[in-house]
Amino acid sequence: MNRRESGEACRVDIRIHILDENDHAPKFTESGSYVVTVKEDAPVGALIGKVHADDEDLGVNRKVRYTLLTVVGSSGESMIDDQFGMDGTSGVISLLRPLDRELVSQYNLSIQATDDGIPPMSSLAHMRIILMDVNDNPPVFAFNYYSASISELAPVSSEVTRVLATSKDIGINADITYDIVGGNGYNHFGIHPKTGVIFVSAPLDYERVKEYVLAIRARDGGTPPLASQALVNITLIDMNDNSPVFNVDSYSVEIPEDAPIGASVMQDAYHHQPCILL
Ligand SMILES: [Ca+2]
Ligand SMILES: [Ca+2]
Ligand SMILES: [Ca+2]
Ligand SMILES: [Ca+2]
Repeated sequence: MNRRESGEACRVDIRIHILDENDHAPKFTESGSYVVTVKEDAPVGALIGKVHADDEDLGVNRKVRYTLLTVVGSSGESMIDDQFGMDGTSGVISLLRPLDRELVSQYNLSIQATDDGIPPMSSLAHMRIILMDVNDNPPVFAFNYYSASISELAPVSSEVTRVLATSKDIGINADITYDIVGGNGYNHFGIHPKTGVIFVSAPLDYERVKEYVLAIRARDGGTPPLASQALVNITLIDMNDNSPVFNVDSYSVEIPEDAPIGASVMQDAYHHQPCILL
């Protein structure tokens, strides 16, 4: 006779508690290698990036906390303490101090994820923060004031001098264009927009204008562009390009008949040369 036939039944509930062991370290996404780009004018408090690590354990053994271990700047590989902040729970990295790409163009962060197990397990990730340039540096001329001189007979397109301005930004934000914005009323001079070479663009004449002061503008290609100005003083060199001119059409002087050869008869008013009796 079996139990079923006898009407007897036996039921046993077995509950098995499997205690989790902390045998998995938190595992970062992106293979633990993050790259983010941020504009150099990002405001303090801005969200820069976020890391995340999963842990295959249960309960506290999978609870992950994040720590920012080191921040190294690209300039001189210096350690920087208070540039970025890390939220230990969310893995969000935020900006604590203003950035400046012209000082530090890149940062390398080491980040640790640690679980709450006993003993805890942890793993490392790296984040590269690349700063994008903003047009925050106007062109700066090598000199604020230039001076040059040129012969009044210099032919059109002769080079007079050359100016140079640079911007600490990069790319189009440092791409300089020159133009003349003052002192060129006669259009006697031109400037090459890219090389900064100032050249003669119309015949010069010392007897008309002896000196020019040109205002040169340098503008970068940013949006909006930034600009600055320098002055260029150009002095003409007088050349012997005018034939002598007499003050009057004819002169008459009375000369004694016994005047010796070589005697001075009169003064040429233009050249201040004495006229000599020959
Ligand atoms: Ca774990
Ligand atoms: Ca800057
Ligand atoms: Ca910049
Ligand atoms: Ca610039």
